[in-house]
Amino acid sequence: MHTIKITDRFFTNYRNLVRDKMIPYQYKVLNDEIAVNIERERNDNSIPNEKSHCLENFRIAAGLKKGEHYGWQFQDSDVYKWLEAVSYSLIEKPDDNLKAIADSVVDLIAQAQEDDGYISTYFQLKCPERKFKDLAWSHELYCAGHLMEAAAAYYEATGSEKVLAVARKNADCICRYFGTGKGQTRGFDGHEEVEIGLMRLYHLTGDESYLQTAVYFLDERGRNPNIFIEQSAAEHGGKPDLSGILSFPKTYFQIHKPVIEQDTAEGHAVRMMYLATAMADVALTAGNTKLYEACKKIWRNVVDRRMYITGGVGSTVIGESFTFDYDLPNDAMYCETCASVALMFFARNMLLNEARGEYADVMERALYNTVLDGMALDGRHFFYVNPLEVTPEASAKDPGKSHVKPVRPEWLGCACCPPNLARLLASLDRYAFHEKDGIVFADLFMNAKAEFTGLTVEEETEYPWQGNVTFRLKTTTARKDAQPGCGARVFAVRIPGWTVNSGEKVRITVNDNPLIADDVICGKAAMLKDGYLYLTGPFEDDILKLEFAMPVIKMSAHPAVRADNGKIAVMRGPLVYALESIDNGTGLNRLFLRDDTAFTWQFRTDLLNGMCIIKGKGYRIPDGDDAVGPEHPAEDSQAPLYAPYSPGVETKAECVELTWIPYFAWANRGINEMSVWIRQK
Ligand code: FUB
Ligand code: ZN
Repeated sequence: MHTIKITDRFFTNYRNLVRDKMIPYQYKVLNDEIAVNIERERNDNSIPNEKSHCLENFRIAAGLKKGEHYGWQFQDSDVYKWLEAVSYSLIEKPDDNLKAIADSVVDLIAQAQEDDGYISTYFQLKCPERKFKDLAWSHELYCAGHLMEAAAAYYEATGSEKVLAVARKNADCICRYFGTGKGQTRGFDGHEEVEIGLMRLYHLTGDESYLQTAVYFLDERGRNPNIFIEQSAAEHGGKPDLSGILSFPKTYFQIHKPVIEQDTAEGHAVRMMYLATAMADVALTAGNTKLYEACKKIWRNVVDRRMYITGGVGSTVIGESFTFDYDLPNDAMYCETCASVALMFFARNMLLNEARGEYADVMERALYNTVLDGMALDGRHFFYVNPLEVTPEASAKDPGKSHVKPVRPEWLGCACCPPNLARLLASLDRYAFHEKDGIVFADLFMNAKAEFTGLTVEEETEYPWQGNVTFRLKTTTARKDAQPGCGARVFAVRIPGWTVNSGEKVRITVNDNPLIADDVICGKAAMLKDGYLYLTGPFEDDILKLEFAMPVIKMSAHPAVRADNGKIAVMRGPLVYALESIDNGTGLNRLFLRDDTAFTWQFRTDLLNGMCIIKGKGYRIPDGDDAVGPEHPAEDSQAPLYAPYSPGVETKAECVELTWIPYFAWANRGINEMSVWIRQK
């Protein structure tokens, strides 16, 4: 058992935003109480965007109101994710008013649930005869998974037996229905998630049937790849037509082979990452080393070949999917917020399997870049996709880029991302530390006070702006004489992978005594292993200090990443930086970074919420027409579209000062061009 209290300025700001702005705002949207502009996430008229109707769907299903279901077949999941975010927020700060609202939502869910435990307002209201008959698209189990996660969290926060009973009744219904036993039906959901929910319930209740059914769903997937097609054929002509299965490849659903044989990240990115999250949990819980081996292969493929520098995943809007190795276009990508939230889930579960710093490195990369980018600094506008390069005119006029929004909408027709962000940020304490086998691991850096069995930890840092981290460690009296394995005697802290890029040594001291190598400092055994520094207690108010040099680093991509050839991205610490035209003039494509530039950085309290900006020197190349400069739009150019190459053109380039802001903060100052990558000369 442990308690972790985040006191960090950077993240408290976000977590307050979640509690004070996002949660109330999202409730009002889900309850259709406020007029918001609900944008379609891309130009597709079939996307429902008139209203949310989420809570109204439950009221109608509960028989409290008359009307029809509105929205996606997975609209219910927005409510469940909201409830999960509320739970973490209540754990952090009890709030009777918020709890009363959440209790009323729980009551509503309970009233909408059928006697046998089934719940999906879409199927209950639209086509009850088709329950569990269109698993490729129905999202019934996906929604159930979110209900289970929310219920476990709400129970932890409030002790509410009611919500737990609802989720268990639903889980029991699913466990009875699906499987290979007598009277059971084979199947699994087209969108993974129920496996995560069942595991969450298993960890909470210890009920073996939840573990067994999660294992069954994983095991069935890919072994009977035609199950969706068979269902679709049997239901042909049924209304509403959710089928469409035949137009998607098997990889979209990760059913191209048994999960244990999967070794690349394929198909719909959120589905893939939820699958991997569940696999890593089951691998650890059931001691299934083969499953963990499969997770490691998928991990390697994602991290080494298919992940953006921002921790975004999903290279194409078609099927919101992974594509192929090194295919990482910057301006047409997908990088859905949910996919990076899910990458963090996957990374965390990998970390619980094995304490390897690289897992936490990826968690950090996804968090500080794509995940935070998913919301505006006001907590009321959200990105669904997180591009690395945006030309607003292309977003407006190129139908292939309608998903690449230049500013965050107030809400989205498919609203999966905003509540996913809310639940992740509200539960961030669960990502800061983990504990295993008597070792407390510090995985992400933030100001915090944490109490573990046998150890208290106080952490102070100015991360992500500065690389100094101080831990005050104290073995609690009751545990001082404890034997290894009884409470935490060892403290391990991650040495971030990005410190290698700086080429500078990490300075480590214990009570001001420097650690030179694997050694004993102040009578404590110290060891570096797999990206963590281990320090053995007992601790008596010992001060462990780490100083990571945080210079500005120019990053390049693997040569096979066509989109980034010859280009540089700028990072400082865990943050990826971006150029915006508001700081650098329009026509970011005409900018070059001088290869000999020295960078400077500065903390600007006056900018946005206060953040570090970076400056460097570059060139702006002319358009081949002296009249064209930043103040003269390219359309005024008299220069021909094509002309013989003139070697003198670069010499006419004007020297400019370039300004970068953290990527997560772009698009908070109106419609703007943006680019993470810049050519270098
Ligand atoms: O299908 C449910 C959610 O909608 C997915 O996770 C998102 O990618 C979006 O397609
Ligand atoms: Zn999403």
